[in-house]
Amino acid sequence: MKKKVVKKRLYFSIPLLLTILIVVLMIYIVNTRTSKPQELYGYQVINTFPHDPNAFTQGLVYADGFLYESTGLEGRSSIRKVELETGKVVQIYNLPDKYFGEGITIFEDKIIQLTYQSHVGFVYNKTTFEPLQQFSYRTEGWGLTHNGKQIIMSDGSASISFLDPNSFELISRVPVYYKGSLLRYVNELEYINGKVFANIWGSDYIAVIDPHTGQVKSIIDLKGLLKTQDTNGKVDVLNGIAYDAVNKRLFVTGKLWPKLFEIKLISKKM
Ligand SMILES: [Ca+2]
Repeated sequence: MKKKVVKKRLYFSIPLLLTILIVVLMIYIVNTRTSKPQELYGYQVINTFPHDPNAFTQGLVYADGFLYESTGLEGRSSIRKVELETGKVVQIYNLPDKYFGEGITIFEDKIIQLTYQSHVGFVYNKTTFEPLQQFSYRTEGWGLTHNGKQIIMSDGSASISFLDPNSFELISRVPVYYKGSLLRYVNELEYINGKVFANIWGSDYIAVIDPHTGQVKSIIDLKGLLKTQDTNGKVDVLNGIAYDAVNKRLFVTGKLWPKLFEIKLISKKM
């Protein structure tokens, strides 16, 4: 008799448990899509370095004591190795005029570069800049970084794509949400300590994205970084994030900016 009662209770509790599970899951999904960013950051300038004012910066990476930069615009696109302290270009490869260079990342001993609307990416030998390989993708090409296992790409939409680092095949796409809404114009990228830092095109903001959920966890406000007297009336938008993981230095610049900044993030109240 006792045994029968236990069985009956179990029978009735399964649908109940399933209902609770579904409700909890729905609450979780709603929360992750609508939760507010955790933090707002301002900045403190630690160092200012010269930057080529003719470089239409589309990709920026720090490696082995140098900056590696991709520049855009037809006829002015390149990949270049740049001395941090002087801004001097010590090595350059100019793209054919028809290509508009975009994001770059360094994966193992290779530099990978996107182009804007040609649907073509290039792979170079990191040391010699010798072109090694091409690959294609369906979207526009904007920003590029990697998490050690996958290449992470933006295309101007509100999604980031994860690619296989060897075949460049699309593995997944993650939509980016800010305060419950899709965040468009995700541009230059840098993977830093498990998060994707992304310039948001046309703004002074860097969004710090959780690559698993697409949630913007923090916003970095870089308003006023380039002083009016340094703009020469011809600078374009903030773009370019690089990180020196060894010395924990964060670098940012912009398209046609005469300066590149090492900054420290300062927490601000929302
Ligand atoms: Ca970058």
